[in-house]
Amino acid sequence: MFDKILIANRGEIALRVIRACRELGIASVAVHSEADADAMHVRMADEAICIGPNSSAQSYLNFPAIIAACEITGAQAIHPGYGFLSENQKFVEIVEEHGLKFIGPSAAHISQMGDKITAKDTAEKLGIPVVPGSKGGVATVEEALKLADDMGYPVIIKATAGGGGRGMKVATSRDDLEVAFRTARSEAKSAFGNDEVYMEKYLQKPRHIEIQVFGDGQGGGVHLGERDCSLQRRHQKVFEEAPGPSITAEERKRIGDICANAIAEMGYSGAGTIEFLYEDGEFYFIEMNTRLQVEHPVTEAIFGQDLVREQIRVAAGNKLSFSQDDLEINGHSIEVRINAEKLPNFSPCPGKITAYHAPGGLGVRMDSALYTGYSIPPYYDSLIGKLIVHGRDRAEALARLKRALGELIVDGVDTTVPLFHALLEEEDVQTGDYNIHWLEKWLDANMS
Ligand code: MV4
Repeated sequence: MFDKILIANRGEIALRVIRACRELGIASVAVHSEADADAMHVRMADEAICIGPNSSAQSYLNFPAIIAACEITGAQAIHPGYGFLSENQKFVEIVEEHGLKFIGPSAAHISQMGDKITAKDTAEKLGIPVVPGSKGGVATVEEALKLADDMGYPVIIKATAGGGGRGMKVATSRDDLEVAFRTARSEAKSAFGNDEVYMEKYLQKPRHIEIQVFGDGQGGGVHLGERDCSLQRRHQKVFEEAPGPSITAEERKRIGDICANAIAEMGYSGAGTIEFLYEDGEFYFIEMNTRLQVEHPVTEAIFGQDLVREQIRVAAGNKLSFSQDDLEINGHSIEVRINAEKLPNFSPCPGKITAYHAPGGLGVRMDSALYTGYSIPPYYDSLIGKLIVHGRDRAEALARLKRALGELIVDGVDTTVPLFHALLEEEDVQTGDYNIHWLEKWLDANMS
């Protein structure tokens, strides 16, 4: 096992990793930008090193500074959290060249899933159901038209270098296709420096269901069920839950076993998420995320497993500490993302926190790096906390969420908390009857 781990991240996820380290008896090293000198992760870690100025590019993305911080402190491994360097193939290669361990999958697996055409091809070969569409890339308008005519409209054109909603165009009919194709290509070129695109049948009212997987790189692979993350705004999740309100135990076992077998067969190591669109009882693979995700706590809640501890154990060369048969769902969990943003436009709202009080009690977890007197810097993303509740069933989780939101105090900046109070009054949220378009429609109708 490692003696010391460096955390190449900030905010609540840095605290999350420090906590796992501490429980494992591993020393933690925080790195921080100049703007983050007073941040909670700096205070909570055993050691801290400033790695650069305010901008992410010069600090949390600064390879040489992070490697040097490992060398100075004697940290043997790097936990990247999510975002920043967590899915950067080049960074993983450099970490390994320096004899350090990256707590996450191999550079090869990151790059395989980073290219969305390769990811989909890999998934299909592993027996994962994919969205019907082009075999590989689509190079010309003529090819696109022929494919779409065969497949039927609507279709969606996606950038192979995209993901997370960037670089997509929908064509509703033959008349739209040429423009959609050319626009997707040119946007892909300017956004990613890669104009390769592919085509899929456009699903009109799916849910976003993602399967949590874990591999040990030694033939072990398990799944930890699904999360329903359909409530999103501009491809940013705001409300996530597990288990998915629309998924039966039989469906979970079927798709979960397919994913677990795929992970074992790939020799994948660490935490991963296989993303699906789910419509009319069918799962369609879209992407795989090769990192720990923001919403991992809902899975931890219902399975009673510490996913960060497991990441660290596996990176140190251990086999998985649980088998599929050990994993059983207990109750229901919901997470809401508290952002420092001003409604109705969700504009970033950095500033000084004049009062902070976290909710507590049975089944309540607040992951946040806030404290009273802290100033949220304007340079990073606006997530300032995640409120995660756990109940014996969905109704109890919803009641607990409402109760916990009522206890939460974040004064001094605007937050997304009022959005959650309003959403909890909606019948569709209460019954779990929503898809990927529900929130945008609701915001259009209720927020302007
Ligand atoms: C789709 C789709 C419909 N049909 N693919 C958006 C993010 C990226 N991960 C994939 N995305 C979509 N792919 C097909 N074939 C609709 C979306 C989509 C979406 C997906 C998940 C969550 C929210 C979304 C919001 C708009 C569009």
